[in-house]
Amino acid sequence: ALDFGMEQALKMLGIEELNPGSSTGNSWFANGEILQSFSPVDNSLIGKVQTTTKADYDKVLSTATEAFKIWRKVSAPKRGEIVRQFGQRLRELKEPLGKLVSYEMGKSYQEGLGEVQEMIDICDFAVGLSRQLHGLTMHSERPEHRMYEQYHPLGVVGIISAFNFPVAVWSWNTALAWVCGDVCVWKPSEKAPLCGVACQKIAAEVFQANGMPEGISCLINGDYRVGEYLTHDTRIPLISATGSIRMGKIVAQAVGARLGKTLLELGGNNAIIVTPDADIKMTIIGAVFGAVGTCGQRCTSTRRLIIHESIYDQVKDALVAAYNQLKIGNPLDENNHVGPLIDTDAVAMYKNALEKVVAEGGKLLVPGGVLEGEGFESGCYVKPAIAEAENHFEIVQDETFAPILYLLKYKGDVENAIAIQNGVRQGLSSAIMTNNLREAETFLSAGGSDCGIANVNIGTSGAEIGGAFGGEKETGGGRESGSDAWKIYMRRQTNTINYSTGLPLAQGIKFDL
Ligand code: UN1
Repeated sequence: ALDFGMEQALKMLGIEELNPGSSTGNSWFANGEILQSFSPVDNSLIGKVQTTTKADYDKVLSTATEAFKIWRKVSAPKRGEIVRQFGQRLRELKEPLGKLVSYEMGKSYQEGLGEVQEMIDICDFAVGLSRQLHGLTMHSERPEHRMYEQYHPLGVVGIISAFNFPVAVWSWNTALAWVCGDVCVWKPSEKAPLCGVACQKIAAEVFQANGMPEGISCLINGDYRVGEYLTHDTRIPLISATGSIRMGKIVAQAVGARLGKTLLELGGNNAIIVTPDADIKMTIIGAVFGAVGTCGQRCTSTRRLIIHESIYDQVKDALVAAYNQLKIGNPLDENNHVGPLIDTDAVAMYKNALEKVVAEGGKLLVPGGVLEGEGFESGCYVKPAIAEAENHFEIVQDETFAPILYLLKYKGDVENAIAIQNGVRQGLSSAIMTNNLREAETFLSAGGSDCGIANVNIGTSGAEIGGAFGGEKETGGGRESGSDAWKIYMRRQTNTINYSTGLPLAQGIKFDL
């Protein structure tokens, strides 16, 4: 028996017991193995999805390729209008979709709703963008010549998304790609396939209502083997992939080998620097939400706190007290702050990390542990933990996708804290808590944080869609969502037009016949 209106939510989203997993829009097909989706909330089987065979995949790709020829000719503002309608349907279905996100991957219902809100926001952004896909104009060095650049649709975009943001990250890509005139083929995480089915149904309905062909929004399902169909396919000029650094390296090499483009958004090892001038109350809220939100499974989750020695004990005590207030349990129950991890493999990695930090000389301040008993039967509920550690520990250098916060101490100037913050292989998100202008600006300067995201008096997670999202170093270098991230979804063309009666060459070269 499903609580919290789940049954009704699944019905509203059109989720069946057994769902076909390959779709070009309103046509769905099912020939592959069965993928079961168990909820980490209560271990019940939410539904099954049939994975994509190579033959299904080829059908999807040829439909997408044909659809691109039509879609690229629909004017960009008209494409924007269809994305506006998609955003409208998301507004109407925000609650059931937020619930499914919460139930299938385990984040709190509030965060599930927040994720759908991110989808709505990116749709709004994309609608405006659909009238602003500008290039520049230049002055030609040659007389009576005109020069400008334009952005054209790119083609089929392959999207590989992760379980932790099972709906928002897809829409960051699709909403932009669609207004840019591209068609999309999405492989959601095999750990959250029903979120994929639900989103595809919503999109397909909107495209059909607008008389658009099959193939603009496509869905495929399965594990890395299905992902490989995408990465090796020369018909796909751009692969956008979100997930682990390990996965990103494999994707980058496969796509790079055929000189395709990638947009990679991989792991983070995000830190908050807490200086003597920090607002401690603000710091505690930001750090706790950053570390335990989505049960520590955001790529922007706060993993490290780099605290000045003069306030170290004060921050430590306040954090430990805050962790004692945390309520862990069913994420659909809004009294709880923290839901389960995605599966028992993730629990094993969490346990391993806690053992390792101790073995390397760290000290557990909030010991964590796996919860047992009533309400925790799925075996996926863990207690958020805090450990005192050092930045060079192997386990601190790695991203463990779990609610473990490492406290690191620094001495002296903010430069020392920045060196620790930058002293990891990843470079996604970073933050400083300070009311000191010099410290804040040093952190944001050329010699400051080396991350794609650097915040002042805000935690590391919870970025808005308006900015470009992504990071440097092993985070993969990609930027999606706001600002000019749309440009990767288009091909740029430089055009020079001669309206003179001669043919003057550039660089003044003389060539007479
Ligand atoms: C991710 O974890 O892959 O900034 C994306 C955030 C969210 C997105 C996270 N807006 O925390």
